Amino acid sequence: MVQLLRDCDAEIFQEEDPTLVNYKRLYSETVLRTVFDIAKKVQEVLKDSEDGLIVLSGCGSSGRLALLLANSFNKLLKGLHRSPSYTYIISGGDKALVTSQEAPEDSPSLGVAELEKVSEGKKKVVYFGISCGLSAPFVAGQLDYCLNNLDIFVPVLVGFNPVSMARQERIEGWHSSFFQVAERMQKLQEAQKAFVLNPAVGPEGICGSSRMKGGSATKILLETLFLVAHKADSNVDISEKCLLEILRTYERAHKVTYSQSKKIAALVKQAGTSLQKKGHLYILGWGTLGLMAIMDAVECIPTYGTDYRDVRGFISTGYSGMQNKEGDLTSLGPEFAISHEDFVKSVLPSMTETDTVVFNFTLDDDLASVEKLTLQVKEKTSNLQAISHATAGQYLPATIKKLFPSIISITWPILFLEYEGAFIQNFQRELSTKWVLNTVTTGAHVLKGKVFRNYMVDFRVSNTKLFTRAVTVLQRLSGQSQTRCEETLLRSIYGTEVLSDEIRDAETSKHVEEASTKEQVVSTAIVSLLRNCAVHEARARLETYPTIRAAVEASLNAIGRKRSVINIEMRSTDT
Ligand code: S6P
Repeated sequence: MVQLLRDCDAEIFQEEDPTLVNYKRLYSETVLRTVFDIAKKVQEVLKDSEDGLIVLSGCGSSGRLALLLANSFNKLLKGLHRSPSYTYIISGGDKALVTSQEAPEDSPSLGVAELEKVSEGKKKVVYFGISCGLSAPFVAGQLDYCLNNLDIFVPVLVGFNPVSMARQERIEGWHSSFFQVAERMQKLQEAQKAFVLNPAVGPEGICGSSRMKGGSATKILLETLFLVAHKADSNVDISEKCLLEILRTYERAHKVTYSQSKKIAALVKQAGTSLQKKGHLYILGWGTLGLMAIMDAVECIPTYGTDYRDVRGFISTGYSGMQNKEGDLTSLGPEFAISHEDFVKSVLPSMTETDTVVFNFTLDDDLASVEKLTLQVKEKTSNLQAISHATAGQYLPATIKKLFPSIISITWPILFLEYEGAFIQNFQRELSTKWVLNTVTTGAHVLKGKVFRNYMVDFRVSNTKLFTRAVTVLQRLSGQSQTRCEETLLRSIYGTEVLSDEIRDAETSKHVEEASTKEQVVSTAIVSLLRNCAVHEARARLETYPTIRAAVEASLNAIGRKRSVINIEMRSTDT
């Protein structure tokens, strides 16, 4: 699995090959040109921090990355004694940074309201709408708003599907589809009034799991773009060489990270064993690596239908380290507890030997606190692992080394790139940690039987995109018509054998509302469809198998089942 994901991630850096597929890639001339053009627009805003603003916005993982990026570049500005120019928007608000809030993704009007709020009084705004699959209505609403106010806004759509593969269905309660908005943007690109930045990075290892490659590519692409804009801002001559140099550092980070494949595989196995035994996976991070930990853990909830307690991330200094707009959210409930202090108080006392704990830190972090927490965890479980980042010349103290049975230890070369060098190094460490954690949590859930082939088969149907994905997965696995698959999904959602006219006539948002609180909706529908049985029988059958994958496999192989799988066109980043 680690090798498969390594190769899959390597596709991000694959060069354009017109003899294979005619897609623009990260290193394609047109993509690099677009990055330059957008960087110039950003640079103009940076010159005028009073009236200008750079907005990064997205849903789910894309929104969490928006926060990470906005914070990084405000920090970079601060170090130069300049005021912050970046801000982020995440659908569902700050709550969505640390918990799974999928529903607000469906609302263009919520998107507009948020954008109006952050950009009030600004005269020049470069807006980045991140939607890896070119699908989120929340982002579509904001892009449309920008297109209607081009005197102030320069909209940029960031994603990893060609525009022709943007979501085509009309957005419920709205006038357009995502595709129509993307097309309008594309038409304005030549006049540099709007931009679509959408290199192909190849399909996701787990179909539709855009938190993985989509998220990594977002980070690489936008960090590069902003670094270039800042360089230009300091009157340094920007050449293509400089842009390529930055991109190559990320490519090297991929090699360096996956050179630890064996150790990563051991960690996947360990984490998988914990989840199989109904134990937990806790990921503790220092500084922004804590944010990477939280991001990874939260994404397991919608992707694999896990409970928030199964996989959890914690950041050393809690909300102050996260630097979110709404401040400390701890009082909202137990799932909002994210600091190491919270971990010690509310998780550690009940931790057992079946749990796995992963420590993520750099040798520049407070190593005394790493040592102290490790000793505390060791009293509860021997299943602990570390991912440690050093710069050439730094060595992990023996006192810490001996506490871990195995350490994924990565040493990064010193980058002689003046002021930005330290930032680039941090970006690499974050990305490297993201790659390892994505692999660990994905692999662990595969081992737990939450994936069949490369399909998620137990995700939560908590927004329109996921409803459509569920129907597509059913079609793929059963070979049945879209109507039949949709009906089976509805029977599973409503727990009924007979679909009333009221259910049949309801909008998708109603189905999503009903489904989002229910468990095993997709897996039940799969078994019901494959076995041609009632949904209550399918639910009962599911119970008799050790994993969902085993239930799907057995249903596919059931005697008398006609084996046919229809070929449904899948979008590269999304289903
Ligand atoms: C995907 C993740 C989701 C997505 C979100 C936005 O692995 O679980 O939270 O990030 O749905 O997707 P997109 O395509 O608009 O960036």
